[in-house]
Amino acid sequence: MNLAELAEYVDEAARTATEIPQISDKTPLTVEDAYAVQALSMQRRYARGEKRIGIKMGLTSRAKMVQVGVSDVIWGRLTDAMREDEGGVVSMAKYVHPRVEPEIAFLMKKPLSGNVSALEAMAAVEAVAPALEIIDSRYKAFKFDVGDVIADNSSSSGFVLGTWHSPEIDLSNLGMVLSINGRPQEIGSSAAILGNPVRSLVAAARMVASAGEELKAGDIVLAGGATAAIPMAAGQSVLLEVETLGMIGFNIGE
Ligand code: OOG
Ligand code: MG
Repeated sequence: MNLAELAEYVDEAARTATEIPQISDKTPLTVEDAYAVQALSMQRRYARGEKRIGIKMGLTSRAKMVQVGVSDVIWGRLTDAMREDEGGVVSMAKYVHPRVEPEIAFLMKKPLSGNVSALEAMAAVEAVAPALEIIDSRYKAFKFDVGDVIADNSSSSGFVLGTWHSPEIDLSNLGMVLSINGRPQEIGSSAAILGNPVRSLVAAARMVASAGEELKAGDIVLAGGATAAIPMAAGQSVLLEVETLGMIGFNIGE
C-alpha cells in the first residue's frame, strides 16, 4: 500500500471502530512516512466535516512508554468529534478497545511553534485544566511499533476536559488519582509528564513546526498520560482528581 492507501486503511478502521492488523506486519513505516500517513488520514476526516481543535502529545511519561513498549515522544491531532462530555456517558460502541488515562490540558491564547523556552510556551497559554484522554489503538491487541501508532493518529480517539484554571498554577508536581467505580487504580503526579507538563508543550511547539504547522490561539494541547492507561468497560464510572485543578469524570455505557 502507498501512503494514501495506508491513510485510508487507518482512517476506515477509526471511522468504523474496527481493529486491523499492524502495518509493520508487512513493512515497518519510517517515522517520517508515518506522520505523512497521519496527515493524509486527517485530511479525510476534515473532508467529512470534522474540525481540528488541537493536538495531543503521547509517550511523555515513563509509565506510558513502558506500557506500550515504544519510547519516542509522539503527537497526534484532535478534532471536535473526539470531544466527550464531562460528567456524561461515553459509549463503548464508538471504540475498539479503549483505555483511559489522566492528563493535563493547555488552552492556547497565542500561536506557538518552533524552538521555544518553557517561559515562552507558558506566555502563550490562556488556561490549564485536568483532562482524561480515551486512547483507542485501532491495531489488534493494542500492539504497535512507533510507525504504526503515529500513522494511527497516535491512538487519539476521545477526550474529556475539566474546568479551565489560571496558567499561573505551578503544574510541576500535582497529585493525580484515577479511580474506577470509586476505587483508586492509578496514582501519580504531573511530574511524571517529562518532569513538568510544560516541557510537553515545548515539545509540541517543536513537533508541529517540523510538520509545517503551528499551535493556534484556541487550540487545546493534551500533555500526555501521567500514568499507565486503564482498559475501559461498560458499567464503569471513571473519575480523575488532580490536586488544585479539581475532578472530572464520565460513565461508560454499552
Ligand atoms: C499511544 C498514545 C500515547 C499518551 O498520553 O502517552 C498517549 C498509546 O498509548 O496508544 O496518548
Ligand atoms: Mg494520552
